[in-house]
Order: sequence, then C-alpha cells, then structure tokens
Amino acid sequence: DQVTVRTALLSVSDKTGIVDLARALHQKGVHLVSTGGTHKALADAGLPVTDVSEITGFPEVMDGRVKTLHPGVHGGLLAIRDDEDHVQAMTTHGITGIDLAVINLYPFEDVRAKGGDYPTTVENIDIGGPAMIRASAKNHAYVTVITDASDYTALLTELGTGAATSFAFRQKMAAKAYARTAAYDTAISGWFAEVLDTPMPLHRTIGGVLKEEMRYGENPHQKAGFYITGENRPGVATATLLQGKQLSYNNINDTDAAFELVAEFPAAKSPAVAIIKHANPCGVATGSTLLEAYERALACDSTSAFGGIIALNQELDGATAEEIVKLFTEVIIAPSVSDIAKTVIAGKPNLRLLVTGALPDPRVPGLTAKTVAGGLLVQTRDNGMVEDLELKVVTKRAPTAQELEDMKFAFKVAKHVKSNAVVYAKDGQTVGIGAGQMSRVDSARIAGLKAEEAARALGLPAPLTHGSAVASEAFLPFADGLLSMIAAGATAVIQPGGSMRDPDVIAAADEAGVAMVFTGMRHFRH
Ligand code: 93A
Repeated sequence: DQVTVRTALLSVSDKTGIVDLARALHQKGVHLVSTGGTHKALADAGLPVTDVSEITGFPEVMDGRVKTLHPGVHGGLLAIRDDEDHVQAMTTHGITGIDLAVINLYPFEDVRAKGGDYPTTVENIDIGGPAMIRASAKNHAYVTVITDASDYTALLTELGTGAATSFAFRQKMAAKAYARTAAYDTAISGWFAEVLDTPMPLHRTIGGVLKEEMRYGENPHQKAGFYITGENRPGVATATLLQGKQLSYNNINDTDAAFELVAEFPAAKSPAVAIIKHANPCGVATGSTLLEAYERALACDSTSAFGGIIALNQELDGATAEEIVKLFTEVIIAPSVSDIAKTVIAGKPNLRLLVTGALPDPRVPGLTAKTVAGGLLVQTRDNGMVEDLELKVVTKRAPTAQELEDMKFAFKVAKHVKSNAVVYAKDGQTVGIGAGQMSRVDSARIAGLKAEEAARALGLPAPLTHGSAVASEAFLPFADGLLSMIAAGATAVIQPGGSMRDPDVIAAADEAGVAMVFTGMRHFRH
C-alpha cells in the first residue's frame, strides 16, 4: 500500500514552514509544482519549482480566482493510477499525476474574526483550494493530502528515508481534509447568518473546529473534545489561560455558565461576582467593591462554593485575589487581571486563571445546541433581559423601589439556574437558590432551607430571605410554591405569569400582603 511521491503540488496561504518542507521534499527527489505566491516563496529560497501555469497551459487569471481550477490539475489529482482508461486519458491530454497536495486555504475564518469588510471577506472564500483538497482526499488510494501545517512533521516522518506514504497515513489525512473543508464551509455559512442577521436560518450549517482534546469527558470513561465555532463572543472558548493546568470538560461547562451569568451585570454599574458549582450558581452578588461583591456572593452558600468556579465582571484586583485564594477554587474567569492579582494567584499554581479581554453582550443573538439521540437541538441563545420587559404588577400592593430592584436581580440570576429555579435576593445579593428540582415547590423549599443554613453559618438570628424578593424562572402553577416563598419571608415575587391558576396565586399573594409582578417572559434552562 506504499505510494511513492514523485510530484507534489504546494499551494498555501499560510506559508509557515513551507520552505523547509519543500526543501526536504526536493532532497527526496520530489518534483515541486506551485501556485503564484507559494511558487515565489520557494523560488526565492532557491528551490527548483514548476509554476502551475506550466501544467495547465493557462495563466492565473481574474486576480487568482482561477489558478488551479483546470483538468491539468484535477486530472492529475483524481486519476486512478492502475486504470487503463485513466492512464490513457493522462497520456492523451498530457496530464501528470500529482501524488501529494499540500494546501491551506485563504484565511476566511481570520478575516471574518477580524471583522473584514464585505468584499474582502467574500474574496477570502477559497474555491480552488477546497476543490483540490476534496479531489486529493477522494483519491487517497494514491494521493496524500496535507491541509494543516502542523502535519508537515508527521508527513516527513511518514516519508522516512524514502518518499512513500502508507495507505493508513493517506486515509487519516483524507479524513482530516474533509473535516477541514466542512469546517471551512460552516464558517462561511455562519458568516452569512451574521450578515443576514438571522442567527437561526434553516439552511445554516452548525459545527465547529476541534480546539483541544480533553483527558476525559464528564466522567473519566468518556472521551471529549472542545470545538470552537468561530462565534465572536468573549468567553471560555477564546480566553487565555494565564496559569494552571488544562481545563477539564466539566470546568469548561461550569466556567461558561459562570461567565455568561456575571456578564448580565454591566461592569460600569457595579462590580459583580458569580460562583458556580455544577453549572448552577451557589452565590451571585454585586458590591461597592469587587471584594465586597465576592464576599457577598460567597455568603449565600459558602459550603457549596468549595471547589467552585468564580466569574468576575471586571478586572480581578489584588484585594479580591487575596480573599479568593483562601478557599479552594477550580477556576477564576475575568475580563482582565491586575499584576498584583496575578502574583497573588501565582501562589496557588493549581488554580486556573482565565482572561477574556471583555464581557460578552447578553443581548447579542447566538446559538446554543444540545444533542439528543441521533440529532442536534439548536436554538437561539436566551438573550431576554428583564430590563427590556414590561413588568406588570398583579397584586393590590405594588412593590417598593427596593423590592423592584431585588426582583429584577433575582430574575436575572434565575435565568441562569437549572429549572425549576427559585432565587431569593436582597440588596443585590442572592440569599437562597433552589435549582433543578422536578417540582417548583421543592425548589422553593430547598432555597429556603439553604438560606437558613447560610444564616446559621453567618451567625445571623434569621435567614436573609426575610424581607427578600424571590424569582421563579417559569410561572407558579399552584399557590403552594408561593406559600412556601411567603413562609421563607419573601415580600415580593417576580415570575412570568400565564398559569391557568394565576388568579389563585394572585389571591394568595394579596392575602399575605405580598407584591407580585409578571414579566411575560420565561427562562427555562434544562
Ligand atoms: O481563488 S481561488 O479559489 N482559485 C484557485 O483556482 C485556487 N487555487 C489555489 N484560490 C485558489 N487557491 C488557493 O490559493 C489555495 O488554497 C491557497 O490558499 C492559495 C495559495 O495561493 P498562492 O500560492 O498564490 O499564495
């Protein structure tokens, strides 16, 4: 199954490492063929190289839009070497077999990420490159295709002292080649979705490019990889790891939940901190300083915060870092980190520190996806914001200004809590969170119990839920949930409304003198 490489076609946009590779190929007696820019790079390095125009008998035309799209190239890539008719066609038309194609594409993804203008972005859609990659990969029985500069070393290792590749190698590279062209077209499709301002058109392709393989998935017996979609959103996928070992599958999931939650709180308004465990917040708070916000977030459920993920809506400062390192934490994610904070965190080498450069905009549309057996469920991101909703007071008593603030805060957090979600909040601090229960009344009770525990831990005479506002991310189907909230001491309730039994729930609120508002928007999160 060994095939000797006699002729190689090199056509690369990213010219990193190409001269060294070409030199090594030349030393093995391989005939080099190349397109304009690549040809120049190799010729400048003193290597003998044939211009592709000599093979096609046709000049590169239309600003390079047509340079390799020619039977002279594609015949050379696609010919079945031991098929009489194919060999005959090569002879008749003067086609030379091409045994190795080294191609990397016009940098469409980079141009898109850098926000290139429309004509520049369109011009960076490579046509000839993907055509050659797909042709070579189809004919992997005879042709080797390299689409990633990081595979040059593997190619040279494969060639060894000779100039031949094995079927297994060609097959592996062919598989990689189709992943590359698929990802390329996915990026183009995603760009069109952005341009058309329709994040979820039915024709859009969903996909990503493998960024890294993890040691394991959600559990040690599962394999896992992290794919990036090219979406222009500051967050865990594009963050820089300043210190600590590679993030695990669960770390990435939790860190994303933490940062998306804290991004709901604009840095210009006040510092905010979210602490996450198993993708649910165990404390979220604002404060007059970042340190205060952290201490208040931690106070909500300091037991659960152990081994958690901390997200900050602004630069991590030294004072906050000093406090954070007192507790075992897995990951910190922030838009930036001060030099003093970096030094403080460096004292805990296992603590991962991620910087994103900015906060994501919670209102920006985008997609979320989850798998089901045999399928992928895709939807637009939940970018609903309580500030944008028309809140309707449904009780006799209207909420006070303070209650209204607390209600909005609680509802914002509830959007990021697994359903059924019940969140108690007071003065910009969560004081009890109930997550992921199958019945809403259980979530309400658990949140109340957690608040009692927190009060005991803090040595307070009464749970902080007394006089708090409470949010439910979906409507209260019965009055029982509300009664549990009232028992915990909540004086104001925010929920979407829309239950058949809304009148019962409103009556129960009125009877207790509780203020209640309907948002008209649900925030299920499963
Ligand atoms: O504009 S193209 O789609 N038309 C082509 O015929 C073609 N052939 C190769 N782009 C084409 N390429 C691409 O040119 C390759 O994929 C590679 O990215 C680039 C290399 O051009 P140069 O060698 O001139 O720098």
